[in-house]
Amino acid sequence: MERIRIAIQKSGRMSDDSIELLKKCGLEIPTKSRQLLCHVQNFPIDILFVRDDNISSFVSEGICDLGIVGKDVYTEDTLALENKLSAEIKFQLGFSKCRLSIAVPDNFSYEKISDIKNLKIATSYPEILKKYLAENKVEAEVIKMEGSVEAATHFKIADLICDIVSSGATLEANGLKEFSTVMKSEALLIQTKNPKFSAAKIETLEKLFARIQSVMACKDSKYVMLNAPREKISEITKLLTGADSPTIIDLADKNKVAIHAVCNETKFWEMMEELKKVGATAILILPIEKMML
Ligand code: PRT
Ligand code: ZN
Repeated sequence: MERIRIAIQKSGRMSDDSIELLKKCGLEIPTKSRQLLCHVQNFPIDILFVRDDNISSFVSEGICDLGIVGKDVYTEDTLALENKLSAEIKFQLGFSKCRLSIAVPDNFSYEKISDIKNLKIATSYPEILKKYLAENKVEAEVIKMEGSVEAATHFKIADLICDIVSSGATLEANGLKEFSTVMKSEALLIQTKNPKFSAAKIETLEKLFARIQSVMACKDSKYVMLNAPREKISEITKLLTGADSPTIIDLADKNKVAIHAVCNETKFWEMMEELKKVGATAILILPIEKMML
């Protein structure tokens, strides 16, 4: 049977989360397996472990059918190839979140984007930065650096930098502060554009995509159970964010009902407090192990 080939980062910030996602989709991946190619035993899928810089082109050239790569890297690769990259985004995966930002030395006082006019900016993302500067009608000199961008101002290579920021600790440690966000990034699942797949390969892909969607939905969803005064049903169901159609169950006490719903919400403590305020009791919030949409 034809096998699907997925490129993921061999070692780095995205590798553990990429493997975890595939494992949650039911793929048996040996824990220590980081050889170039891993043959998944229970699914017609092979995993190629590579540097993230190669993933977009491997997918574009059809060496791999799918890849997991940062939106920052994928966007830079797309712009560098003047949109001729033959790889498209299938899912935003919600991990490896960070932002690409312009940062200035602590003692510089910049207020607006035009204040960086004619200055030198060091970055590993020259194409994204050039596009951002053009969109903002600012002319500045872009200096490409492969790494250690945060040291560029210190060594007087540039006046500013444009680099990935997550917690902000690296900028702070290098006497820099964030000035403006150029783009937000997260891990993407990309796939080859217009692939010519056999029916069997399409079936494997569709199964994998459904499982990925399910894993992502489970991550953001919880099963909410509570008891409520019958007259508060509509008020309470309005607070159950993301719930499609809650289940309402009669209780022995005729004045009360139980309400069950799958909710997606990032602030469940706040949701529970609001529910309690309008009369809900015995509120339970449970994790969801698996969910088929
Ligand atoms: O070896 P390979 O080429 O595969 O990896 P790499 O070294 O090129 O990439 P890697 O593993 O560092 O990052 C992979 C992807 O993770 C990036 O493309 C981003 O999409 C994403 N990501 C998420 C990050 C960060 N968070 C991050 N914090 N990428 C880099 N950083 C670096 C940043 O460059 C800076 O040096 O961490 C520092 C900033 O972090 P804070 O927390 O101090 O702000
Ligand atoms: Zn890289």
